[in-house]
Formats: sequence, structure tokens, C-alpha cells
Amino acid sequence: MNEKMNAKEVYAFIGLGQMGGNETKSIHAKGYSSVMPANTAQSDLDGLDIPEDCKYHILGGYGSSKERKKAKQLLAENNCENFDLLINEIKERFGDCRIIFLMGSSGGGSGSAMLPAIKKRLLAETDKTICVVTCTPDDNASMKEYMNCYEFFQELESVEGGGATFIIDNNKNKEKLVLNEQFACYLDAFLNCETSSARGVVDRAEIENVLSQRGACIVNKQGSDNATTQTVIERIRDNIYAPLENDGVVANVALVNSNSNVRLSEIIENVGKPLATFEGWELDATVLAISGCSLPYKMLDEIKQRIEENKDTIKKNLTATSERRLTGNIDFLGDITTEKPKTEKVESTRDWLFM
Ligand SMILES: Nc1nc2c(ncn2[C@@H]2O[C@H](COP(=O)(O)OP(=O)(O)OP(=O)(O)O)[C@@H](O)[C@H]2O)c(=O)[nH]1
Ligand SMILES: [Mg+2]
Repeated sequence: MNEKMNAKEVYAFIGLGQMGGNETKSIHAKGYSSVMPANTAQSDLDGLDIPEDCKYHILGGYGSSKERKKAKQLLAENNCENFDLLINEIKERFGDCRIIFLMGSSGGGSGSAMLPAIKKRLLAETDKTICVVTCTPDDNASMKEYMNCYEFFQELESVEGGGATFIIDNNKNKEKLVLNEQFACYLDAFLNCETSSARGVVDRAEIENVLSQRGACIVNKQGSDNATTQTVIERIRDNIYAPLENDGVVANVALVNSNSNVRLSEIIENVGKPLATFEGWELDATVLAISGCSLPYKMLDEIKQRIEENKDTIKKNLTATSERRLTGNIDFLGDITTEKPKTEKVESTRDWLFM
């Protein structure tokens, strides 16, 4: 790679569905121009304040109403025409980028359905590192979102190959757009944390190393006035992300210091022994990245439990509305009105709509 290559040209960001699209906007605002929000719904794209030529509408789509199947069918139609078009578009637009971030919620229909399959194809058809940015549904979300979320992680886990997964926990702030901004701010700080300090640097290859690691990943940034060992450790768990498992599984820890108040050794004691550590100095803020962690299995187990607990009620409610309970004849005037000859009519699906 050309050493002088601007960090902002190395990375591409594909936003799938509404959350993904919103996140591309926050990233674009940080000066990254290789962004592409893609959606089944043109209306979601219209609302995004980024240049029109960045946007990509999936042909024939008008939203997936939280039905993952619907989004998949749209990609699958005509021998996967839409899927091929989308993958080719990504390859053409971002051929020069080394790392692609696929961003989309786990609980929606469009982003959640498309993301794992796109990751699988890009890994198979390019030599790029494919990272994922997603979010988990908050406590007020519907059962459908929890089900989508669980399916999403099942699929994502089954995709073999590398690439870090950033998981934003939507319970951490009721303002979702604020979560997007915070993430964009942390990620931008990490992607640009290469300094030129004689004490040591985290260079571009090391940044890529952290990002190419499979598993959950977190990045954080703190002002140099506030950063101490204790505050940096606190923010590993008290942050915008889904909680890390307390199983000591970790592959890389990268710390770039802005002062001399943070001890890497204590951070490692707290998170577990990584395969590799990288440390840099003289940045204007303190940045920490941890990758190769377990997925948030405990959280996903709780989501699964919630689905199990509500399974019977959902089934009952769904079947109840298909039952026919309005039986019995109320046409008590029938015997006093004169009977008209009946005309035979064949039902069409249009009749089912306009009953
Ligand atoms: N953090 C964050 N969460 C979001 C954002 N937008 C939506 N969500 C969450 O994402 C879930 C809904 O997914 P969407 O991204 O809206 O769904 P979609 O991919 O557009 O899919 P459909 O609309 O169902 O076709 C809910 O849990 C929302 O709270 C966002 O900008 N940031
Ligand atoms: Mg949508």
C-alpha cells in the first residue's frame, strides 16, 4: 500500500437499512467520502443528508417491515439479480479500499437480513477485510426485533473468516443518533491514531491487525485531561457497546496515549491476556481498542429466553386472528325482503383487498 495513502481513503462504509444509513451519515460527517447507504426503502435514503450519488436503492424494494425474509427474497429474485448488482456496485465503487465496514441493525428487516450474506460474499470474492457495525434492540423493542436479532447473530457467527464486529447496545441511550455519533467519533479516533512518537506508535498495519480479528471489538476515546488507568478500564464496560463476556477471551489490545497516566499492564489484567498488544504515544486523546473478544453470548441468551417465554402468547395471538368466530345468521330481515336472483362471481385477489 502507498504509505502516504490517506486513512480516509483506506476505509469504505456500507450502511444497510435505516440504522446503517444513519451511521454512514455520522461517518461521512467525519470526512470519510467512501460511504454507501443501501436500502430497500427509498424513503429511508431520501431522509439522509449525504450526497445523492452515494446512495443505493435496491431495485423494486419499498422496505421490509422487519421481515428479514422479505429483504432476502428481494435479493434472491430473478436468479439473485439484485444481490449480484449490489455486490458488483460495492466492488466497483470501493475497489481501492482495503477495509469495508458493513453497518446495519440486528433487529430490523433489511439491514439485518442482508448484512451476513453480503459479508460472506465479499469475503469470498475480494481480499478485503470486512468489519461489521451493528446494534442490539433496546428493552422496549418488539418480539419481532429480538427474533431478528437472534437470527442475525446466528448467521453472522456462521460466516467464516476474519473481520471485527462492533456491537452497539441500544439500551445505552434512548437517542439512537447520539449513539451513532459517539461510535463515529471513537472509530475515527482509532482509524487515525498513528502518531510519529519516538516512544512508540501504533502504525497502520497494527490498526489493520486489530480490525481484521474475528470476534467482538470495542474502541474508545477519552480526552487527555480525563484519561487515567481507572477511567480507561471503567469505559471498557461502561460504554455504548453490548457487554463484553467476562471470559478473558481477547486477541488484541491497542492503546495510544495522550499522557503518562494509563498503564497498559493493568488494562490487560482487567480484560485478559491478549495475543498481541500495541502501544503508541503523543496522540491528542487517549484511544483504546480491544478486538477478538467473544460475542455477547450472555446478552443473546437473555434475548433467546425472552423469545421462549413469549412464544406461546405470540402463537396464540397469531392463530386467534385467523380463527372464524363471527358465525351465525343476523339477516333477520331476509324473510321480508324480496329475494334477488344470485349472480355467480369468481373471486380475485383484488376482492380480498377491497372487501
Ligand atoms: N443505534 C441506532 N439504532 C437504530 C438506528 N435506526 C434504527 N435503529 C434501531 O434498529 C432497529 C430497527 O432497524 P432498522 O435499521 O430501522 O431496520 P431496517 O434495516 O431499515 O429494516 P426494515 O425497515 O425492517 O426494512 C430498532 O431496534 C431501532 O431502534 C440508528 O440510527 N442508530
Ligand atoms: Mg427501514
